[in-house]
Amino acid sequence: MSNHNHSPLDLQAIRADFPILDQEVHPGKRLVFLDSAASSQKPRQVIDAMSHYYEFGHANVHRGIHVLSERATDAYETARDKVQHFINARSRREIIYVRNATEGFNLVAATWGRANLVSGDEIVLSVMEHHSNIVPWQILAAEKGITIRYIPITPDGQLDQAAYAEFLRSGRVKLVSVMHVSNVLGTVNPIREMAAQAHAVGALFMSDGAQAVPHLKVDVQALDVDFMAFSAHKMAGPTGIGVLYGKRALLEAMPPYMGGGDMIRRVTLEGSDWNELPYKFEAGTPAIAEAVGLGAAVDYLNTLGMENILAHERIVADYALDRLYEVPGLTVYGPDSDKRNGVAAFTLKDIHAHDIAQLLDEHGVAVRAGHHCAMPLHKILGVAATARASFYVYSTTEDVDVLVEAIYNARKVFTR
Ligand code: 7TS
Repeated sequence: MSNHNHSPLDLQAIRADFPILDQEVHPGKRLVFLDSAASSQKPRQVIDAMSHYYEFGHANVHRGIHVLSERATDAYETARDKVQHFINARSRREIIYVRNATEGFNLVAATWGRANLVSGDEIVLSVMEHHSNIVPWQILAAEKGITIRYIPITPDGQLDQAAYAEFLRSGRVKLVSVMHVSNVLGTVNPIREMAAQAHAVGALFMSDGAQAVPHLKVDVQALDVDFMAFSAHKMAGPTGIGVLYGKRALLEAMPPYMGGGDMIRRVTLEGSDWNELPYKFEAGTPAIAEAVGLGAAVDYLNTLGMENILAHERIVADYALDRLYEVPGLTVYGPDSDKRNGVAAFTLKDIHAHDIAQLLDEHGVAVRAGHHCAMPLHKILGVAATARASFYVYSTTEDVDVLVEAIYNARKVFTR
């Protein structure tokens, strides 16, 4: 592993933690997994924590007074504490378990949005957003007569800050919701500054942490975001669970999202009262094993150290950019390496991204091809689809070498 001499991570040890990576996916072709932005792989520590929970500790939470129910409740709530400290929230009550980042946006749109926005109000998003941070607001806008404004991007794939400042001057903006790190361009957006600007005009700020929380140290107090959504499955944790962070006063004032068990204090046939935070937003039997897995994923990332993870991914991504820039006919989208993180989306001449992904797969290389749930962004880039390589703690420069070699092979197939 000559090329990561400077990585602060012990890649050999880390790769041994991820059993799925150690396999051939085609005869003689080892798996080169470069699709972590869609969903990361899980270390043994996470898989074991979830198995252990099912083998020794499963029961429903917040219900029984028997040993197993207490154990399950303890495991579920301990994971919440871990998440709270991981993102530096002030209180565990600010950590709402949801299914994924998508549900986080839907929850805020359907509760805070419905309760607080009226016709004529404005919401500011950006053209680089994932569909999950566009569609819930469009549904709300249609219902309420709200206007959505989209911050455009500069030619090198950064948010146009002058346009943002201009939008804020209307005096009607009530919410800004913008991604921290782009899943296509890799752009790291200046969330702290943008949140401060929103607050200066009395608007709330929500950040999409889905591609940030797994890769960099995200401190919600330092960023001063009002809401943030992210998914466990992109940060070495399981599918089926994510987190909505919200400032306590805002969450307290919001109506509930779903009704049912656990989210109530008292139910009568005439009406009901809501439970305290965070339970007000957690109706029904939750994803308990998944919370345990999320807690184990947080432990795993903390053991590696978020600074080390970022430094390692920078090394791999910079190496990937350098090598991809050399490939004739290949276009990489997004800004220079000092303003981006983790992903490299590209097109190769006029070869369709799905054909590239197919040819790469024959070499064992897993990349995603398509619009990556960012159709508006792809329209602006002027392409229907891109192929995307994305990196995580277990990615190596050798993986990049296999990718680039496979791309050269794909070129040959199409220029024959
Ligand atoms: N926000 C960003 C920035 C994302 O990248 C994704 C998923 C989501 C939100 C939604 O996450 P979910 O867990 O609720 O689905 N992004 C991708 C992707 O880039 N490829 O597959 C999923």
